[in-house]
Amino acid sequence: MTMNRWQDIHSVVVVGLGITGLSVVKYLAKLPQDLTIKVIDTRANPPGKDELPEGVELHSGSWNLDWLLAADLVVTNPGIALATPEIQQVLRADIPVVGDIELFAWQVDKPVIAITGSNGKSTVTDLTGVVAKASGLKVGVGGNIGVPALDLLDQDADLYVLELSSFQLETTSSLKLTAAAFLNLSEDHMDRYDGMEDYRQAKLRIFQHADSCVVNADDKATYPDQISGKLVEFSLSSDTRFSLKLKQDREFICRDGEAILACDELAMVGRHNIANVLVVLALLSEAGIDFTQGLDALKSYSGLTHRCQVVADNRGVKWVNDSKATNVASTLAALSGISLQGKLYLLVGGVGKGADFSELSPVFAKLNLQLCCFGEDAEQFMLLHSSAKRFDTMSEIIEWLAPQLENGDMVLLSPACASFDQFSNFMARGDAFTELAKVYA
Ligand code: UMA
Ligand code: ADP
Repeated sequence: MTMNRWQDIHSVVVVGLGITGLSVVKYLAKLPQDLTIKVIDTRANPPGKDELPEGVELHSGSWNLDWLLAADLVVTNPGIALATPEIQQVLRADIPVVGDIELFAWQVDKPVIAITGSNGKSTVTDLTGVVAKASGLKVGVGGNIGVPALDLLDQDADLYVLELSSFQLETTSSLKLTAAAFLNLSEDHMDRYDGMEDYRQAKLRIFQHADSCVVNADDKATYPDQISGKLVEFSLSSDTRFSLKLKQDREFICRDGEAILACDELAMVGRHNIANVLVVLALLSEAGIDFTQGLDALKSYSGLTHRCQVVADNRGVKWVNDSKATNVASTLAALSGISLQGKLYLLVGGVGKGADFSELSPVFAKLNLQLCCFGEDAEQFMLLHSSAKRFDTMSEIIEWLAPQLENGDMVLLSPACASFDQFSNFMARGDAFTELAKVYA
């Protein structure tokens, strides 16, 4: 299969370096075909440039149309939209444009499970991997979660579990999946898409070649328009294949009405995480995996870093890092689980990605809140609560609020925005918050 795909390809241009571009270049360099590999990155000093293998030419700081139009194949980083004029020119010249996940699809010969949605992707991806491993399988976990999919092919695996963003799905067309899940849909990345339907259609591409399509009965936007694979529903509120049942005042997670485990046995908190567990079990079940041995690992799983993670708890004040909350729905999920004796110091702001933040306002109104706004789009939060105060940076906020903290208060970074204005990614933002918490808690 690999040979056929590459038969007429001699010159490949990789657009966008970063960890994806680097994994693509390394993968291409190892293929048996004699390929000319060139890299374009519009950033002046792209991350990963020092790690490029010898013989790979780099053009940085702008586009290079001559290179693009002379290529037999263009491989784009998920950060590059297909709508970019230069990429449109490539497509008009009938040069194929794919992403790293498509290259992964050309090569992979083991079962693959994939997960998309607006929120919960990384949690479901990681937890699916954890439970599958504890059930005795060799598992490769990657994709948007931070390990480029092509890097996984170096390891021996019985199963691959991929987190796929809408960006990655845009350039993927032949990925065969044993089971795929679309968790939920809420506003995000509106700077990249022509509205919600455009964004939804990108995500629905996950079901193109999926044997089982796991969908959220509480969010009908997750259903495919045309059903090709088997439809498997999960729900927190209605009786579907994977759902909840009350037995003697305890809530149980059930498959076909049969209890698998009780919700109160889970270490993770929040209703949204119960939905995430339903999906994990649905995916493993549809992939034909007996997860009985993995249930203890599922129960004790406490979540990923940067997602509602308590990073300091001192003098009665909790400091919570939810840096991964990069859209309104994830910040709403964080706020829905909060019951506090004292005041909530909430840090919001960054790159708003064209979102409408007004939905936060009624939720803010119910809280004993000090809203602290920072970063590029801080201004957009200023009218959402009477307490709103504007700062340039996160450290200015912490310096200001630390002397006021009292027993029962919480400091929560759940910014509803991307981090790229002031940090290299959400992890760096979360780490910066954690460092400040250690100093000031
Ligand atoms: N960029 C340019 N010019 C270029 C190339 C990139 O300006 O020529 C910009 C992009 O517009 C983008 C930014 O640089 O905004 C990030 O690119 P990067 O080099 O950091 O990309 P990678 O390191 O390859 O990371 C990518 C994903 N990044 C994006 O989709 C923006 C990572 O997801 C992913 O973990 C990684 O591949 C491995 O698959 C990050 C993300 O924010 C965490 N994803 C979005 C999300 O989760 O909401 C979709
Ligand atoms: P993603 O990879 O889709 O960004 P994560 O698992 O990293 O998802 O979680 C991102 C944010 O969304 C965190 O703030 C987390 O608390 C919240 N979250 C996790 N699961 C859900 C869900 N099912 N619905 C809504 N919010 C969620």
